[in-house]
Amino acid sequence: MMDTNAQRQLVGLGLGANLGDPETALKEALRRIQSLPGTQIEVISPTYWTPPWSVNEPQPDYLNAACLISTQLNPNDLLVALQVIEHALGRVRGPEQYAARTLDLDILFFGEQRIDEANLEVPHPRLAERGFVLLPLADIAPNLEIPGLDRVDYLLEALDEEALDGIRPAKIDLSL
Ligand code: PH2
Ligand code: MG
Ligand code: MG
Repeated sequence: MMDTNAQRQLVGLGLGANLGDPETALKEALRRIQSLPGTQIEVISPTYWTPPWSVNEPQPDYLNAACLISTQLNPNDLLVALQVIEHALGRVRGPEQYAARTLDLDILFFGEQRIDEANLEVPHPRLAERGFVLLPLADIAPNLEIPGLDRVDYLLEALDEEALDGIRPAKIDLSL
């Protein structure tokens, strides 16, 4: 539930899709995020086409982006709300961790919070290894300090070069 006394928290979200119609999925996801209770989208990153990371069988490239929201939802309620949106936009969850998907919405960081639960780890545990996350995040929040890690621009600079291989701007404008 939204706690109307709750402080607004600044939250980073990663968006990705590599099945179906990724552009429509990301746009519709953002519209639905904007209409969550106590939640506003503050800024939306540019988009990138990115080679699928850590998968064995061939998969289409992902359309990836990031956004910052402010929300009064707590982390668990936000997580559930994002899963409802993923599901509504056609995501079918199977046993495979890195299966292709019509929509993936990940909480990258949640204010200053550090959460280590079975269903939710915040900041996102693989954020610092992923070019497809850091590149769009650095476009919109380079100076932001990720709790327990570093500034986003420093994380991007420290990234292995191959983590950026094949990533190119998508020229898809997601602004609402
Ligand atoms: N998400 C994954 C696994 N691999 N690769 C790219 N390029 N982009 C993603 O968003 C992505 C991935 C699991 O969520
Ligand atoms: Mg993901
Ligand atoms: Mg996910």
